[in-house]
Amino acid sequence: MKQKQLNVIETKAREWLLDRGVKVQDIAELTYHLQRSYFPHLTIEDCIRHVEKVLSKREVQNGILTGIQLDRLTEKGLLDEPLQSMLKKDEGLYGIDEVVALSILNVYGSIGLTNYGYIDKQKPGILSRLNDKSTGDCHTFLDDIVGAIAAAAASRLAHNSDVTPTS
Ligand SMILES: [Ca+2]
Repeated sequence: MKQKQLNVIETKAREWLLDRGVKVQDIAELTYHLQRSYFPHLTIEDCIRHVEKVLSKREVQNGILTGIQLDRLTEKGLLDEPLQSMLKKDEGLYGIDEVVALSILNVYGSIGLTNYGYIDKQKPGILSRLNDKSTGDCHTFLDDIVGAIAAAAASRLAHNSDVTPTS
């Protein structure tokens, strides 16, 4: 694929995230939340840098575009049953939203999995808004995608860190 097409994909993925109310800063705050106890000198700027690197990966962009597209179609009621109801309700047994999250986490190996599980349970920051069902918005895929990007950035940070860890 040509460079120009790749840039279109990355640009769209970033635009769509913003359009759904998710800023790089919001994801970086989740990464910070995950790693601050291990790296006392960690800054939000460090986390932003790692989130940006994760967002530059094609696998991650594909996950963002696919997930947000399905969330949007669900909001508009455009999917066929039984998928429409499953996604609208964010049904626990569906599980494919988590598979998309795994495809993002896999880019950086298995360490991201623990981090992802942790924030998926805690739902700090932006994740609590994405999980708020009272808004009428559908973020069945996006909550997992955002959690996975934050967890992947945390793994990246832990692996090639220029920040000194707690001894
Ligand atoms: Ca979900």
